[in-house]
Amino acid sequence: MALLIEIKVPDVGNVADIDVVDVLVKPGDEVKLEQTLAVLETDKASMDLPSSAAGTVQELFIKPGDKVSEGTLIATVLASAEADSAEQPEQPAVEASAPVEKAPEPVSEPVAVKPEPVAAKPEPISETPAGNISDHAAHATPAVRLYARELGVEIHKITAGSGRKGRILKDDVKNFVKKVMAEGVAQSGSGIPAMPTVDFSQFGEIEEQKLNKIKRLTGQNLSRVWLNLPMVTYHEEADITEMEAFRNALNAEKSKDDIKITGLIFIIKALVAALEQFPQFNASLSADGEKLILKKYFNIGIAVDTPNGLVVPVLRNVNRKGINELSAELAETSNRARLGKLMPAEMQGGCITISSLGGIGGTAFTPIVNAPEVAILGVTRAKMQPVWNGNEFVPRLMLPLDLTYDHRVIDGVEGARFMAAIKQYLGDIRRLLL
Ligand code: CAO
Repeated sequence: MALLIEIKVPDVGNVADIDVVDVLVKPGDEVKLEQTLAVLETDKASMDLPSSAAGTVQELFIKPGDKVSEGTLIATVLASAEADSAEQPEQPAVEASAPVEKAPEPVSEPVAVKPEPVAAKPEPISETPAGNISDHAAHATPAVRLYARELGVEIHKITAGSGRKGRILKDDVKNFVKKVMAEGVAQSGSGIPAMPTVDFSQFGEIEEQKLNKIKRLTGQNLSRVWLNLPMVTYHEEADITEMEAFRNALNAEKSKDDIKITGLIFIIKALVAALEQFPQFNASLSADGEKLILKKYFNIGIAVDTPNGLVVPVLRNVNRKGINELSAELAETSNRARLGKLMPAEMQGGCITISSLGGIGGTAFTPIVNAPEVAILGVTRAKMQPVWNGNEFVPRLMLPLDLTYDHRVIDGVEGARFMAAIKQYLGDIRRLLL
């Protein structure tokens, strides 16, 4: 004998007026045991309401937007033959011909239909944007819709779900995000064409080496800065002949265990003096690009080459420290940087960065601003050059300097004046006392 099974809302723990947000079947549909018939949503969770019988849906008693409580009749299912024999749970059953009341009394015994909480909601649904019409039109459970909303995905843009009857599943949302991200990277949000993938092995033997974390993060940051900042690099030379004589004299006074003073320390001092003179270089642009945030402290980032890649420890309050103190701090900090022992906080709070390649060589380069700073000073190798003094060529030690600045903040003239000030301080370090 065919049995008509009533599917009712089971005991859901004293919660009344639960929203029906989705009904996934219609009369005449074949349903399997445990197949979701409808999706309910309370303040705290979404729940799938599975069928406790396999068979054919005879009649539906709910629609999206209805409110239901424990015992509300959801649907009747005409149990199929095989289900008759084994699978049918202890449901209130009536003869196929018997009329079914639309709103029957709640059953006193717990029914076999058990809602499965799908996802706890972080906030009551009333406080959460309910999603637009198209969200609700999408064939997805509220939990999946909520997940999509949290990721900022307009769910109706997912055209085909991989679930039953095209239902959108969490994995579909994930895949959609991955696809958009991949397209975003390719397009970089600026219509930049993606780099082609080349199989280099077709030309000869290759080896793949995974980039370490520092290189990966540095690369991402540099690309972001490159794409966001209009940068200009200005080149200059400073005569450091006298400075170098003074440095050598100071080092000659030191014992062999003392930390030697490198030219970089004087460059740091000259840079800070120039920052005091040109406060717009000791600044950051606000995120909306409307304000310049001027800094009253003088923290200098120093790019340090380490076996793991480039790191930028920050020397703090450089304006209050002397040459010897800074030398010791730079030696100690760059040493720890090379050993990979810097704490993240030691690489934060910089105002401007120096990238010195002078120990290696070079005549000029174009460093990339360490945004949100607005400028970076590059240094390459000083060398003796014949310089015309008006009467004759004299040998002078000339230091090449490169200033890259964010052109949204710094004008070309300001950049040139800033660099002229640094040149003047390095050319006559007595000026640092003024
Ligand atoms: N011209 C000529 N000689 C220079 C020089 C310059 N501009 N800069 C440094 N030197 C000399 C030093 O005097 C030193 O000589 P001695 O061995 O005879 O004393 C030698 O080069 C090595 O100096 P150093 O590099 O150890 O010391 P430093 O204070 O100049 O620099 C630091 C310190 C930490 C910046 C450096 O060690 C370093 O890591 N440099 C690499 C920076 C880097 O990777 N930048 C990133 C580039 S991409 O943006």
